[in-house]
Amino acid sequence: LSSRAANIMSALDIPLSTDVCGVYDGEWKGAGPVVESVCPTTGEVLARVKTASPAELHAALAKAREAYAFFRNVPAPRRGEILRQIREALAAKRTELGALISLEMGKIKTEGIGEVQEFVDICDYAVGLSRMMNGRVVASERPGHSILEVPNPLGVHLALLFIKHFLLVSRNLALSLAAGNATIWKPSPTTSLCSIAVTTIIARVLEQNRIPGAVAGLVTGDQHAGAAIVESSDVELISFTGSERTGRIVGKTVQMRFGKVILELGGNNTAIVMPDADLAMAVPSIFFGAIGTAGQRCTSTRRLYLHRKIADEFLDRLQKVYSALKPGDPLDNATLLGPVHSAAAVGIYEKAVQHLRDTDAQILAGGARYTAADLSGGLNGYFVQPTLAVPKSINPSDALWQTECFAPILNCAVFEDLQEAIRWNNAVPQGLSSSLWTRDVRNVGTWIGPSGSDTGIVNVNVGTSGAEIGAAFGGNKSTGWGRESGGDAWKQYVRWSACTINFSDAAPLAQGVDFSV
Ligand code: UN1
Repeated sequence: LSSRAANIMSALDIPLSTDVCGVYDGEWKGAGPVVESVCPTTGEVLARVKTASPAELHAALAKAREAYAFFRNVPAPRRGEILRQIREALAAKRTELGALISLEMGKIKTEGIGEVQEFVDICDYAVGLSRMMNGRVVASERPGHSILEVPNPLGVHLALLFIKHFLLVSRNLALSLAAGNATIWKPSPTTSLCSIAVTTIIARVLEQNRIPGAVAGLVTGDQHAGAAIVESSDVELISFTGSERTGRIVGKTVQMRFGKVILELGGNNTAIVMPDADLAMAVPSIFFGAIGTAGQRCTSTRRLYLHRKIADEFLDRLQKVYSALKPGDPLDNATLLGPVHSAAAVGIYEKAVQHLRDTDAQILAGGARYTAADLSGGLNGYFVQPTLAVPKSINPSDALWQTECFAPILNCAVFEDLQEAIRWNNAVPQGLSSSLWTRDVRNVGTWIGPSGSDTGIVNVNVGTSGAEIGAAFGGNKSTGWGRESGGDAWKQYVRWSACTINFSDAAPLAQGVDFSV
């Protein structure tokens, strides 16, 4: 175990042995293959994690079902009280957990801490919800009858994450627990340590409250472990965050057994800058959208459409901030650019940059990995230069514009009028996030209206990434369906029934049907 990881874990009061158990269902275990957690910044092995064996997967599912049978009868406000304690426990370790995220995922310090803050916020939100997950009373057409719409806990919920933003689980976990479900969390195999730390913190709270630990279980493992749970009809709801390719398989598999699914898949997010935009605001915001988390958020800005009148000036200003950027250890306060998460991510970046070169794009910034000379202090080869490019083709149906590339590459094009920019924005398969920069209220109306942006998140003078938890989060088209976090998202985590109650002395049929004998 690396000493940096061990220090953080000990600050979290989590003793670690050489091989760490990566499965929790009320007890910690892991008799399956051992996987290594690797620091993307230095390449050092942080820990060796024992993942789930097939028998343990089976047991975890059975334990989750038992836990659900218990937890569904705990009153919702009491479940909220437990979430409040989880919130407190996480907040108390905000800095340490943030550091662990930086270490294992590669997010810079402020974003690592921000990710924990997002977890704390969503717990607060779920505490409130626990007293507000109300059904309705509907007017009946029959005398002496009432119709109630009743939400009840749904069952076992698998939160399946294929990407490294491990705390994305918070949006699912907090709402699901408030709703009275048992959850199983299957994190990306590359962020096992973070998920073990969070599960431990939650498990302690559950234990203090005499709630079965399998209410918030953890299963680490490869895609076979994920597939086994996805296929199980013992799991009522799967929320999946990851690629379109895997999302299609998950969606289809769950549909075939009539389970429920929430999919949060690819993003190919646009920023559109109008000539009347406040550039002093737009430049740094778009810079953050494209570079934040080294361009590895689903919400990262990937396409930049600039109005002809401001295009040159905008690109000039953007180039300046790009050139001031330096790679560094994510745990250093001054670092704004950490590594990409894996060797695979480096490969995706290099392939995309090569494609830009092959197709004669103008590369205004970046365009290569950092060389050993750029990297000091033990930084490894996972650092890539954020790239700003003006592709030759502005045809939105070209593969370059159609595909999500999970790396810090921002492609720009120049448009003539807002209609054209909206057409380009909507011309891709994905539909997660988009943002318009303008001070003209007429543009705003068009942008958010029926002929405007078709994404699930539609912003004005706010970047594509960094959504608050209060708003429903999710996309349209190939980004998948369902919403997480705020809005009406909680309604997906409960089982709805329409209950008609007759409190009269007659039994009339609906629609006036006469069936008298
Ligand atoms: C993601 O990468 O899928 O809006 C989500 C944001 C964050 C969530 C990132 N609140 O950027």
